[in-house]
Amino acid sequence: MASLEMQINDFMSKVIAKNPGESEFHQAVKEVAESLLEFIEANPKYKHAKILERIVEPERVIMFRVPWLTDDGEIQVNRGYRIEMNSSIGPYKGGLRFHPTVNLGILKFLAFEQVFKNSLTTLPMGGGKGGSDFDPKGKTDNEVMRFCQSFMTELSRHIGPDTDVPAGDIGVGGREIGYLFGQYKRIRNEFTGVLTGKAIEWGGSLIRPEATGYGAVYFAQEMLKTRNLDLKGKTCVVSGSGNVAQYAVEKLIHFGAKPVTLSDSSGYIYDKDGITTEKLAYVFELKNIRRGRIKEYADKYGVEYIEGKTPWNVKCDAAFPCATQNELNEEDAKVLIANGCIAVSEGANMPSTPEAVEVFIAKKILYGPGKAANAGGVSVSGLEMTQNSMRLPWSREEVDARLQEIMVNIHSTCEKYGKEKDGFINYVNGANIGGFIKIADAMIAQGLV
Ligand code: NDP
Ligand code: 2IT
Repeated sequence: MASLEMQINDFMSKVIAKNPGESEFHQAVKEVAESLLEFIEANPKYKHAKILERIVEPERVIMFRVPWLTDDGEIQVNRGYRIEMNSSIGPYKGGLRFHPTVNLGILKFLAFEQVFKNSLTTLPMGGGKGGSDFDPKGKTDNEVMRFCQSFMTELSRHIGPDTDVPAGDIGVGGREIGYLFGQYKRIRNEFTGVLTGKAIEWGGSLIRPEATGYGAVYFAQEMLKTRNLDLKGKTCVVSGSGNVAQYAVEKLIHFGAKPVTLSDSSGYIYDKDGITTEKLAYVFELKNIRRGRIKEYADKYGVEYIEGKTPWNVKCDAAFPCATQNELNEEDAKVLIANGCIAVSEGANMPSTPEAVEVFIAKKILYGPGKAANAGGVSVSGLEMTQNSMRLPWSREEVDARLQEIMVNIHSTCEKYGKEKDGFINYVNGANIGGFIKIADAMIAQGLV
């Protein structure tokens, strides 16, 4: 039998040949293959059923033209996508990303991660992802609305509350979900839970906006518990300043931690006294209403602003990457550890490069990969679907309690499948194996799907 390394190389060379140029997708698949191959060798039913070969092939990929008009009447053309990756345990579920960097490879990586993440949540959701290379920055509300209407005009043929249920991601928040939902409702003449992240007055769930950031902090708290530690008094570095970062900071403040940074693609702010509830209220207004840059925080509060850099060289006990993929590299990982960082909980999807992950694992710090640590967002999306089906809303306390229970469950699954002989929990292996089993068993039970 070929060595595991040879098997991985052989498997990856086929994936790369079949999906050329999709570097983020290759990266996500390789990490999973490295976690799974040994497990699959030990469980030959998965090998015989060729589950690994099957799950890297999306069930369906939809790509479409999105024409729209600027306020000046100029025609614009963007590209829209929906990757329907795996529906073995439920309808496709996953966000939409609107960002100029969006391409097929990025959305396939996100859809692939989503399959494992959704399986970990314990809820019946398959995996998907979509979006467009449309850039909402600098566009008026009317332009965003026209873009969303055009995007949904095509997407509406492919989705539905029992088929595929999109939500938000980078560049898609409450405003965009509103325009998308309105257009779906007009075209299909049905008021259904076809999207999650809706506003509370028309079918949304309490705690959905908070869920990803809160969940990443709950997950960090669970990881720290395994070493008899907690977040109280800990200095925390957070990247990003969008939905996930904002609510990670809010929950860190609730837990008595001291968040000291926020960032955007232009640079980061370092508030050494800690971001308070009052300053966070300013960030909510700055980012969600005025849609300004994080630098304005530094101007307002007289703190440091570091242009063009990420915050990983700031001394901290715990780090929360909440911006985007590959935002934290090997050098950053080494600096974090040299500065005493003991926990990394990923609010973003695949924010750490493979080399950075290797450093975290070699140094045996508490490292929670995105597909486990940021699963709170899609979990509350699942709870929004439940409430929509029942046509009954739950209270904030009810949803938050369920979210916490799910994050504790995900942590236990990671521990169950990722604990090594010396007691170290390899959360990467734990999440990949724990997420895989349910998908693989469902695929086997459903025949050759
Ligand atoms: P938002 O659009 O609300 O915020 C994104 C933040 O990340 C902004 O501060 C943005 O800065 C920054 N950012 C985006 N792209 C880049 C880049 N290429 N380089 C540097 N900074 C960048 O998105 P979310 O907060 O929703 O998403 C953040 C991350 O969390 C993503 O990885 C997403 O996939 C993941 N995630 C989101 C979930 C959700 O429920 N929303 C659920 C699970 C994961 P700028 O404004 O300058 O672009
Ligand atoms: O990456 C993610 O999990 C999300 N963007 C949220 C997906 C969802 O369906 O709520």
